[in-house]
Amino acid sequence: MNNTIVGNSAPGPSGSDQGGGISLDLVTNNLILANNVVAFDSGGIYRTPNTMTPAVFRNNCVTNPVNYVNLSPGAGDINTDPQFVNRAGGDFHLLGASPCIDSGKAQNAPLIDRDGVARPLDGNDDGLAAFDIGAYEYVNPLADTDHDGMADQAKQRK
Ligand SMILES: [Ca+2]
Ligand SMILES: [Ca+2]
Repeated sequence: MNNTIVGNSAPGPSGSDQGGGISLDLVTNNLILANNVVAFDSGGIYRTPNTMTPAVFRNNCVTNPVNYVNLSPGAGDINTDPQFVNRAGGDFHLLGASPCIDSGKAQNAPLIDRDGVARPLDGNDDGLAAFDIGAYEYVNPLADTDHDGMADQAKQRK
């Protein structure tokens, strides 16, 4: 849940890609694979033939030269640029226009992000808090998720 996997490669035999982002070789289908960004890898998600598919597979942002091998896209998966703040510089926080904002699902999602920010936040300021896709929850400078009169951004200042 809610990983950000960027810039990895896994060249396979004969020029194929075997999961630069994620390679699955499941003998049981207990895996939940959701709310993840898998982007700018040599390939997205690879499943070894004749193995199980994840039990839950949805709402991932999968954007690579090849996105799925031996696997169909999950429900709610998107294939667009996640719009990182500074990918070249290694800053994988989301920009305000990112399609990953408020596009995740709540079930099984972690309640804090990689920075320790409580999630879900209302990242698109539409009055509804929802989980983002990826490791970082976007903090909208205008939103007030719990309607207490203090903007989310003000609460993040330590
Ligand atoms: Ca959000
Ligand atoms: Ca929202």
